[in-house]
Amino acid sequence: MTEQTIRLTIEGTTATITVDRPKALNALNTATLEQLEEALAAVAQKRELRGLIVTGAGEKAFVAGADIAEMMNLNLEQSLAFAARGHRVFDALERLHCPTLAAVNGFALGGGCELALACDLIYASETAKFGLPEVSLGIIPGFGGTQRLTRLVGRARAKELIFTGDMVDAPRAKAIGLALDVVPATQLLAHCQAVLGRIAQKGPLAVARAKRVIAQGADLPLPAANQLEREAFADLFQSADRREGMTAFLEKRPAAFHGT
Ligand code: DAK
Repeated sequence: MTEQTIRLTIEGTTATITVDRPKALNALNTATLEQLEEALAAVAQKRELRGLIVTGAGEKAFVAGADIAEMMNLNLEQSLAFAARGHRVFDALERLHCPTLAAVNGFALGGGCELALACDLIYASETAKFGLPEVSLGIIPGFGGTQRLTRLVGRARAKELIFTGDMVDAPRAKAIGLALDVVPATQLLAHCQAVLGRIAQKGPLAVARAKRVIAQGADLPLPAANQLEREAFADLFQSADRREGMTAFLEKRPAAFHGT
């Protein structure tokens, strides 16, 4: 039987996916990627969920990369299949309807750093370490790292990290805009849950639509991207949530959004 290496838990409106292979520092092998894909499909179906936290089991690693032992013996065809699966999984994570937070609690290297990069927001424990060390292995990042890191921190910083393969600690990751905040390891999940708690009080349609237009607009010229925003704004303006949000403000009470 295949070992279960992905745990999906749901508490209230928050889902948590934990990569649970601590003996291999949560490295991603094919079975783990398959299970991750299944877990993300389950989350995608639960439209009532307001957020997802992705983290690693144990105290040492978020995810230390793709599984080097498994990759060692891949032929070209298998390596392309492995990359295709990785891209499929990370794209599914990126496109999820709700905000996704990476709770980086240790090493986030290679595919692990790329997993965090596919999330909307990255928070780090004081013990976190980030890096794309693929060039040390004679390869380049294969799960979107060259593109997502560049879009997040800019070309020069991305090149520096990718060309050197250097690891950066959590404060440095924050300084270059890779991690948003650095918190003590014991408070990392609570910090992420608190962020999602604040988001969960807002209009769900509005948050989901903001996520979509930010993603779709990122690859478009500004006028076309702004047009997407206008269309989204007009759609939301007709929602019951918009009426409720504005009425609640005028009546000086908290809004009760229903996602309609
Ligand atoms: N894969 C497999 N096993 C790993 C691993 C990994 N990425 N990282 C750690 N482990 C295993 C170690 O082998 C060790 O196993 P045992 O020897 O105990 O059996 C165990 O986890 C504990 O690790 P260490 O003993 O090494 O622990 P240390 O504290 O001494 O060092 C470390 C921690 C994170 C600095 C070190 O483990 C390390 O450097 N790990 C490798 C990090 C790394 O290079 N990661 C990037 C992998 S490359 C592609 C698509 C995607 C990718 C590639 C291609 N396609 C296009 C096909 C992605 C590539 C990557 O992610």
